[in-house]
Amino acid sequence: MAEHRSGVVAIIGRPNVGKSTLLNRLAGEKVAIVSPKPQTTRNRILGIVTRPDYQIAVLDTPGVHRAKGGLNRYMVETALSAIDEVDAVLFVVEASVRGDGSVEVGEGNQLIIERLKRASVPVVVAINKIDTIAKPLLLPMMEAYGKLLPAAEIFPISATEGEGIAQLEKGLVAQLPEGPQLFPADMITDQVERAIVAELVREQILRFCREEVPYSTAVLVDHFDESEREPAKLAPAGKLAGLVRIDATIFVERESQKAIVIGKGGQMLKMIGATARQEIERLLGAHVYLSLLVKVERRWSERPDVLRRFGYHRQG
Ligand SMILES: Nc1nc2c(ncn2[C@@H]2O[C@H](COP(=O)(O)OP(=O)(O)OP(=O)(O)O)[C@@H](O)[C@H]2O)c(=O)[nH]1
Ligand SMILES: [Mg+2]
Repeated sequence: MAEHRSGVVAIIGRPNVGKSTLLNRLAGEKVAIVSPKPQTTRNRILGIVTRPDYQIAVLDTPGVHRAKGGLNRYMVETALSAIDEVDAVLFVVEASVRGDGSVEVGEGNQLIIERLKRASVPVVVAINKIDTIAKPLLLPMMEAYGKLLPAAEIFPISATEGEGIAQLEKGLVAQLPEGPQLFPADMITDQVERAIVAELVREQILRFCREEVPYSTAVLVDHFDESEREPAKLAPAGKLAGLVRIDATIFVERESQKAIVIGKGGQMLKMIGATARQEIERLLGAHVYLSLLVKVERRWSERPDVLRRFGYHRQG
């Protein structure tokens, strides 16, 4: 009889290496937002992989960077402190080589490696975005990380293409202890719907607004009215049934940023709202009425009381 394994694996790595993309790929659903800009993820997000013989709770974390300011310090602390709270660490790096073909590990990754060497849990390395480099460059990359983390197994993957994911999943399970299912089999994330909704709005701001605006933006859902929502089973897969009314506020730090998010004649806000609504409808399986308001909350990313109100604080 095969034993059942279970445990929590934290994804750790530099910003923008594809941690959240990988989480979504492993969970088989979009549970974390993704963007081409660094510092997208701000909180821990759990995605749950349930199979007959094992359950992996995969914890996505913010990218580890040189943090300046309250929000960024919170993000890095959120990521690094996860290392000591889980059964294994999945260290994600980006496939990258210099012009002369030599492997580029980078100072940021070196610092994470030093931290991982002190960890008491097993480390698995995923070299992501292998779709962007020539195949002969893979081996030198694997050798370089093998030297830096001799105890770690190394998997080349592409989170967007799905390459190497099955092998990586098996490699993670091998690091987990024997144990029972920790979460219900149909649970795919620990986030409540309204938290995901706020993130889906923020995702569109990351997508459409440039420069510092995404980093000065927080989104809170004020009302989530499900009184006209249909039970999920009434909506055939891919079809929408019933209506959910959502009011959300987009907080920025300055009047100038508010003007950018609203745009000329409200065009930008309209675009953010329309695309976010489509994503939210897919998530909820319901028609959505989404009303967005933009407010200035001066220097919120530096103020402990506001960070707390926006959910950027460590519990327990
Ligand atoms: N070509 C390629 N792009 C990828 C791959 N995985 C992720 N990306 C892209 O890399 C960018 C960053 O992806 P995210 O998943 O948001 O990265 P992250 O590590 O979670 O970033 P932070 O949350 O900011 O730390 C996005 O544009 C992704 O589409 C991959 O395997 N191949
Ligand atoms: Mg992320």
